[in-house]
Amino acid sequence: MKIKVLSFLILFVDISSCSQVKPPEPFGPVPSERQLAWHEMEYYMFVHFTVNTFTDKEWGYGDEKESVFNPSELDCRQWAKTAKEAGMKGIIITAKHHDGFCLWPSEFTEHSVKNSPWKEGKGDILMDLRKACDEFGLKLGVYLSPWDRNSAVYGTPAYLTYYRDQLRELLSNYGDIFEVWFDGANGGDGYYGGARETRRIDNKTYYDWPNTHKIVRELQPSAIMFSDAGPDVRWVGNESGTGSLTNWCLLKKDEMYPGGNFAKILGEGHENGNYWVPAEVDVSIRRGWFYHATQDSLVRSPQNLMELYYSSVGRNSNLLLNVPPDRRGLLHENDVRSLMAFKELREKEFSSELAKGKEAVSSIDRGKGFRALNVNDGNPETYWSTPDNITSASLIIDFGRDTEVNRILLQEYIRLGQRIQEFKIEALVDSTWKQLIDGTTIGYKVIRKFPLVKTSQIKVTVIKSKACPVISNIELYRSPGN
Ligand code: FUL
Repeated sequence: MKIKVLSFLILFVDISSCSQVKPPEPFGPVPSERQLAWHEMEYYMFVHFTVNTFTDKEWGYGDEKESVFNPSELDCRQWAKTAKEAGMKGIIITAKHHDGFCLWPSEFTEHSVKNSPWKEGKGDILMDLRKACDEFGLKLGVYLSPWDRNSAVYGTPAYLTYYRDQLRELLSNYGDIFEVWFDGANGGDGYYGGARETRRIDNKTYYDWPNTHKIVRELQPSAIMFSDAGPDVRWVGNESGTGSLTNWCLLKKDEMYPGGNFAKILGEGHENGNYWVPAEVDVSIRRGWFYHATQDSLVRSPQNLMELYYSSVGRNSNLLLNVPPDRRGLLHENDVRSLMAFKELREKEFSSELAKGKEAVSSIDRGKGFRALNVNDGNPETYWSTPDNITSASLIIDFGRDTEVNRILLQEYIRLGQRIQEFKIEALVDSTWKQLIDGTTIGYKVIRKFPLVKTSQIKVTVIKSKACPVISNIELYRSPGN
């Protein structure tokens, strides 16, 4: 008898699972697992630190004496503690900037901390930072400048061997690296082992990037690589902290290379790009990338950082915020104060979420498992979708009573690709729909502001989409900010 009941149950489960609606097929390029993990990081710290900190320069010429590098109170724990408390998920450090000075005791050059007075040449900033990141639960990334104004062999094939040897050192000795940052600058002149001349290289061919990328994949398979043109993450095309409102995570990266003249394209990406290469917004909390005492009073305010947040994380990009240590080797008090106040401001800005658990109804859905209620269930793995041939549809969040609201956060389920090309947001006011936002792309995440409105219902309309829309999350806020 028991067996009979069991087999009936199995049959029942079987039949009902057959009637399950099939999820949409992925459309176009989709993110890799390492890119998905990167998207979720959203906000992390850039640390620019080298001989420039002590010479008051932005670009060291390459002839700086190792003896100038002498931080009096260097404390990577303070950097990591600050990053953690600020709500950041990791730290990317200039292991080597254009001046060629290495913050770790590389065995391939004398131009490093090992010949500096700091810790009598026994120090290793990469190791200290690794330990600090582990202690505070942060990920670690490295910036290894391809342009090296110190190296005598820069511009010859021998430099590639040197560069790759250094890359191997960084990727072998300092635990898991989440991001490798390949900068595109190549200014020409430099010290170059005493030659003091201008050396021009062909950005397209000199670095033989595909073979350098292989080293990263081999030694750190989970690391994503950044450059103007990817391969995994792209530059946003400016250093002012401005992501593009229309922002495709897609790029025709085969047509591009680091250091090329692509700034305009990089903001929006390519609507029909054939690779997933999302944008990262890199910007400094000060005017310069390196510390200059003259900029102590010019640290971005918490309000300004909030604007940066909206124009980066709020525009489908990650925010890589530079906070340069001073000559002590500490993040300056003014910077720390601003970061903490920004954290507080952010928490207040997004403290009262209004959509969760409210009634959600759509003009159409794909069927069981893909209903409107998936957008505000707090589960990022569930999503609302429509039948395959339906690329325009709307969804209403019903508060049930008049509610004040002025922010919306939207997320596509990007495992299935980035699809939405045009959307709008409306509020029901005096029985008519009032338009609040006129939008284009969404992607991983979009956060948009609109003037405070008192409404009982918010409508999200997908006007145009490359394939049936897949929206995993809608959040609504009443923020104290304007
Ligand atoms: C640029 C560099 O030239 C700057 O010095 C800085 O490192 C910035 C993040 O990237 O290309």
